[in-house]
Amino acid sequence: FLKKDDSSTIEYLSRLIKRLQKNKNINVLLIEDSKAMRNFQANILKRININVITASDGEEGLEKLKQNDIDLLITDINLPKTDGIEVIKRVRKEKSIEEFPILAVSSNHDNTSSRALKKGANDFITKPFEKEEFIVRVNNLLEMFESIKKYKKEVMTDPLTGAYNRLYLQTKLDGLFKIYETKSIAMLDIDFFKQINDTYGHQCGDEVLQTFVKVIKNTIRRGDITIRYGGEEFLIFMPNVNKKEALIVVTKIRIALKDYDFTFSAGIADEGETLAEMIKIADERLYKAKESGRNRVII
Ligand code: GH3
Ligand code: MG
Ligand code: MG
Ligand code: MG
Ligand code: MG
Repeated sequence: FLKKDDSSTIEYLSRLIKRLQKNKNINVLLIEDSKAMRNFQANILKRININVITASDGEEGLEKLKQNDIDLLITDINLPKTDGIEVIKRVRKEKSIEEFPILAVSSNHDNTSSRALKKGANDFITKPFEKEEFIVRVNNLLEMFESIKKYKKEVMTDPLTGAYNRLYLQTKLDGLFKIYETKSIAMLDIDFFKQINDTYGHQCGDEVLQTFVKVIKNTIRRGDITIRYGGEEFLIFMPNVNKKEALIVVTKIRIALKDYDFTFSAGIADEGETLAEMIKIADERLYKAKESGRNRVII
């Protein structure tokens, strides 16, 4: 597809080769009422390994968007019944411009492109177009959104331990909390951590933190979430688990750490109407565990 016009093409080709592998996991929804145009676009996408789901009008497209896990929407603007502008408008009510990519396509030479972009299309392409332009625009959007996803994850992750950080707690955990009827929170705090730092050095302290999180992650189930709440204090959110079951998890962590030279104290709660309340109760129990001698859990 690529024209041999300048030196940057070779560079781009190597980027494209990397994309071909990733594209096997990419699902594109293509809304286009012209069968010829739909097949033309679908065939280009398939040639670069992308999985294509098609729709021939706006309503069908919106329905398929709900039913499938779509990574990119490509929508024509002139469509029967619900047009592309309306499709963009409705998608944007659910997912913002930096959450989900939309490429709008039209043969109109009026103000259609600016209307589509103002409604929240990330990019626009005018029909007829060269295959190459289509591929380059699709690839650029996919690459940009992969970067956004990566940066979003990075900014919510503690670089030392790989646990989630406070930003994750503030922006995501409340939503999760509301999903589950039953859930528990365990607050774990390493005992005499300051002494570890003072005796063996800060770097050794860092390694203890890394070990602690590694052991936690190896013990908890899929769907449980570990957050670095403070310096050496961690919160584990456990969906579908009451505090007695959460105690079993925390006990497993203690057993897994038995050959290490550090201990931890913990408080567990499954009570509280809000996330903040549940954290507060778990924190109070952690405090009691510390007060009553450390190296223990209170539920
Ligand atoms: P307690 O048993 O009551 O929990 O005592 P503690 O010494 O564990 O708790 P304290 O709050 O007195 O000290 C926590 C220490 O953790 C102080 C701080 O310097 C250290 N710390 C915080 N973040 C880090 C980090 O990222 N790396 C290292 N090495 N130390 C850290
Ligand atoms: Mg059309
Ligand atoms: Mg401590
Ligand atoms: Mg302390
Ligand atoms: Mg602490």
